[in-house]
Amino acid sequence: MKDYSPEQIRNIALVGHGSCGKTSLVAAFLFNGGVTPRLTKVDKGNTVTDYEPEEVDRKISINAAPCFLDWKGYRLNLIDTPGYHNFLWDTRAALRAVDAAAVLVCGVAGVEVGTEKVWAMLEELDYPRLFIINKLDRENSHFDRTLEAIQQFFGRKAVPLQVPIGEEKDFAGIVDLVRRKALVYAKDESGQFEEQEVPASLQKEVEKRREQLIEMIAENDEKLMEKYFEAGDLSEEEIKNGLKKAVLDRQLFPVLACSGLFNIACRPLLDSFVELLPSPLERPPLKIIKGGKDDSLKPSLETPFAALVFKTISDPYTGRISIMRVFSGKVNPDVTVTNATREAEEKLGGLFYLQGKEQVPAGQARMGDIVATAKLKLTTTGDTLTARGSDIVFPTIKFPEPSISFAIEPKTRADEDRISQATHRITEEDPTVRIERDAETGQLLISGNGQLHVEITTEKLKKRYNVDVILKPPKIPYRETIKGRSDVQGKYKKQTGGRGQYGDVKIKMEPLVRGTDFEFEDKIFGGAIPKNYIPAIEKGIQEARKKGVLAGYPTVDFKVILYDGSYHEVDSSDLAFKIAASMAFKKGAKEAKPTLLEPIMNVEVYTPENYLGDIMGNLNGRRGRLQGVEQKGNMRIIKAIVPMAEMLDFEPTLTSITGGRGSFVMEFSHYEEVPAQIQQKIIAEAVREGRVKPEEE
Ligand SMILES: Nc1nc2c(ncn2[C@@H]2O[C@H](COP(=O)(O)OP(=O)(O)OP(=O)(O)O)[C@@H](O)[C@H]2O)c(=O)[nH]1
Ligand SMILES: [Mg+2]
Repeated sequence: MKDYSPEQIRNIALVGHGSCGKTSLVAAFLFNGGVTPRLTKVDKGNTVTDYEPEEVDRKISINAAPCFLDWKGYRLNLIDTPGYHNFLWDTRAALRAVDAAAVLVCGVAGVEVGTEKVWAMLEELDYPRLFIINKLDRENSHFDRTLEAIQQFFGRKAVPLQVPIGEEKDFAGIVDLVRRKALVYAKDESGQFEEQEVPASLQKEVEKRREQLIEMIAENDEKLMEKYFEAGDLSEEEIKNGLKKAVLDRQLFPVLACSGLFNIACRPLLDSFVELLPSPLERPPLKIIKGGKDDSLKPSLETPFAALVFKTISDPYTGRISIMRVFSGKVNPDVTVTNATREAEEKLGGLFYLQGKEQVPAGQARMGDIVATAKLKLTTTGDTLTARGSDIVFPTIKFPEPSISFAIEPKTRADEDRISQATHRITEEDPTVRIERDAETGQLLISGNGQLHVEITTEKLKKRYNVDVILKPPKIPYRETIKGRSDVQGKYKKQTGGRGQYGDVKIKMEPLVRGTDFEFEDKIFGGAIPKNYIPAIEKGIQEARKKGVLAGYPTVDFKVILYDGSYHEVDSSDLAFKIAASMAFKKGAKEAKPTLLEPIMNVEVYTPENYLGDIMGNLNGRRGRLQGVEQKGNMRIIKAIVPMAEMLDFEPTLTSITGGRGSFVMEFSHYEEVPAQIQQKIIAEAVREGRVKPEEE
């Protein structure tokens, strides 16, 4: 393996909305770089970076997958990331491993909700980035329209460096505005091209765009501005240097054009990665925590070893693979390092680069590298590994809480036995999944970021860990609360043989504002109940409220005031008071106008203008409330709040209304009371499921 100096390395993530063509473009890059002998295809299931069976089956990326190639003496470490919103948590984590990003935008659909999501991540990280308008071979694709959408969403800093030659099926290549050269590609996907003079039909446009580009570069550099005013032009060298500086400073975001699937105009993209995006030395300063305080790290080969583990793969055969980005110093295989996050020692195994699933031995790992190692004992995703004795930690990676739960039932007893081992493995590589038993119903619940996420996790259980389960319809996390007040007594008295049991509490219950959960106030004066029993009483209520009186859902947003009671010198105990408190809760909740709450989601739908009416009508039918419609070019962004229970099948509906051009995201917003008729259905369902006993109704 050739040794690369940090100046010769580029670490770049490809990001964008689902299906905008990231994996296909990475396939073209790997073919052009000589990594694969043929151009691989998502639709054939043979790409390097979509290698998991679930990815091959569904033709979407589920995991961020690193790969690499040598391009003109530079080492390009690329990460192909998922665009589908259920899996964007992994994209966000992978972005921590790179220094820059290429944002792909589909030349047909334009800017989509996923484009905005990844853009927001890049803004947060302040990374240099460029745009690639992809799929320009497709019917209805349009470079100018897509460019306009990009500028409408992300501003005028998005500036084209190229003009496409030909449209749709006649898309043949690009004119490089800086060099004033036309690159015309072979139709055979070989990526071979001929350099030609700018076609006469494009000359006017090329000159106009070139001038705009140069003006924008000059705007960011006084010296260039002066020179440009005097001479009326800049040299190729000056343009390139000025452009790179503006890109590194996030003053400009170049826009490029291609068709990844047909390998048209992909090589100039690789050239741009090398020429315009930062090396690990030029990346934005790195946030660290040093000796407990916020600090920043200047990446260097000479400083002590420090790396961030940004992804874990749990392979049924190899075991745990930890993938890390080295930000400082170097490290050899088989040495002991410190896991600074957990303040423990960790022994490294061999080091290797990942080319999709293939492991390529790495020898030493150095600043700028993305490497993996197997079988770490205690390290998980988000941890920092450092040289022994170093005191820096990278901020850890935050993951979203699951937003949707389904019940699963193991098919057989043997499946049930295998579940806990499999759960451990699955959550190790996917920290956003939970597989847990519901304390009340005993049902096994699987929770994730969306229906597809849960379905795919269930498939993984079966295919990799031989655990066969039946997936039940999703569970809505309803809550219960009270609307009125009550004043009740809970008395537990038992006289059996020897020592008896005695606990007696009087409590008042009253509603609290939405989102406050629970409060407990002790207003016992004069020793009606000795102080030492108070914690047991609070605990009794805490435990009892986990299972509400209507449909067995947790009770929230209420206050309990303990104001009186009595005790017995001999028979009282913590347990007796706990039971008394739980009895009081049940009685008190029933008397205080209990009601059900349901989760309400913030929903954002992106759609071309002509489907606006249909979508708003559809959301209306889902008990949705419109919050506003934003306009960005031809796109409309509908903001609405809709009950979660109504959104479960929205995705296929949206796809069919918009022919696949609409997209949406949603996240939890708050709880609201469920309308009365729907409450009755939920309660009846709870009785059927055994969450509550009929007499408890
Ligand atoms: N016509 C055309 N189709 C393309 C192009 N690039 C990708 N596609 C098709 O679009 C679909 C999605 O392509 P992918 O490469 O998997 O897209 P992706 O961005 O990796 O998708 P996710 O990983 O799921 O976010 C596949 O059917 C591809 O064949 C392109 O340049 N032209
Ligand atoms: Mg993909």
